[in-house]
Amino acid sequence: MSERRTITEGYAAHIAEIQGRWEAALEAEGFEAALIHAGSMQTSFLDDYEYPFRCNPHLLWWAPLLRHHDSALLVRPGRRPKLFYYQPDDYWYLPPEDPDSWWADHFDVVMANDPDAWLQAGTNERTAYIGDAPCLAEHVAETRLNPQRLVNRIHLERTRKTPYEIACIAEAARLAAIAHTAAAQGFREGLSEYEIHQRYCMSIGLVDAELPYNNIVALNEHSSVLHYQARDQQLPGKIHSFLIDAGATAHGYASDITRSYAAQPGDFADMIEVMDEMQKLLCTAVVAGLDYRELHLHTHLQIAGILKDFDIIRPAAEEAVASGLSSVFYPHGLGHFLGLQTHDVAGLIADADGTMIPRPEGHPFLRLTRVLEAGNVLTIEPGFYFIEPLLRKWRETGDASAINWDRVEALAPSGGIRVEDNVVVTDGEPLNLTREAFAAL
Ligand SMILES: [Mn+2]
Repeated sequence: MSERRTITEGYAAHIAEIQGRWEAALEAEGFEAALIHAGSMQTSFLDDYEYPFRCNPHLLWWAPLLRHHDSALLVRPGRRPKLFYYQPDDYWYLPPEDPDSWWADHFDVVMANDPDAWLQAGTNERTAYIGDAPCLAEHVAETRLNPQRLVNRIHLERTRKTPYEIACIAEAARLAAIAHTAAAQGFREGLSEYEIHQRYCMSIGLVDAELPYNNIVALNEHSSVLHYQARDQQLPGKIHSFLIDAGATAHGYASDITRSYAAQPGDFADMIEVMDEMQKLLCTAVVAGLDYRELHLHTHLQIAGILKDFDIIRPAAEEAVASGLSSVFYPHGLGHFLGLQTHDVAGLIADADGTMIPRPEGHPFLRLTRVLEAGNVLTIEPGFYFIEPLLRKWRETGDASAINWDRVEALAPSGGIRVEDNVVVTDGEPLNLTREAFAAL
């Protein structure tokens, strides 16, 4: 369990670091304290069925309180953080276990049997409240609930990961690499999407609600549906390809990994290989000072070049990017910040005011436009796909002769290709957590 030891070793420094960051942010925004609420369970309409609980990521930044609804943390300058740890006497549901000392020793822990215990936190009108639990809106003035400038400041702070956070994401990558390997084996054995998904979860002992996002498990043309959510129990008659976009979590931190496979040798298999090589090179370009938008645009040129090389499009790469043709095949962004949230915060803002850093024109789905800094963790996930509605639109409104439709028809049953790794920006060479995790298996 060396990973576990590394993570916990870095935790004390993590707490000291984020205490300092919170103190600076509170002072800058004129607050004396922050009360961070985990959130509450929500039931579906006209029912007592509860949605899976997702803890407020601002609380997870402090401690791995993954299933701890109605807990709350009071943060004050110069004071140990005070945790109201909700542990009800309950016989309908299993209450949370006692706090684990590796993290709880860094807090003043108040055990609470009452979900509203945080109301006795001794706060005043200079306390900011962070969370979306309905009880906050009941008790807190709107101006003190999620003050936008304070939230923006904290979001920006969260983009620079501490060593503890990077160790957590590395552990999440290690788990996902095990599960991806099990899933690929399932694909080769001829399992259905549904069965491959089960194989993935079982291999690392996670249930769906513990995954950072809904696994995308796609055979054939399903891989051209970018967030494909069905898990077909039927196998297609002929299997061409497999795309899996799936992660894991460690102490609330996510990994987000995609791999593509061909069922047999041929053009599609060759394209996967070329994409994989291109993606690896892109990952090495992830250095401090790089404007991520530049890398995104560079990727369009690269993908257009591959499409041209494989005789799928006719114009040269530059022309295909300028005309928007490359976006027909590659309509999403190159990647996004990764952390406590799969699509982690502050990828598009410059400052506490929330000033947007614009996306390049014609690239509406890019989630990261910042200049990279050491400590950033992000994904690199180029892809291209044969997406029927986008191809149809181009045929109807663009230059139809720019696409070799015979090739599209031949390759469309394979759906698409995406290769995605999780990369840490450092002061030197980038750290590819995903490739390292696969290599260590
Ligand atoms: Mn991703």
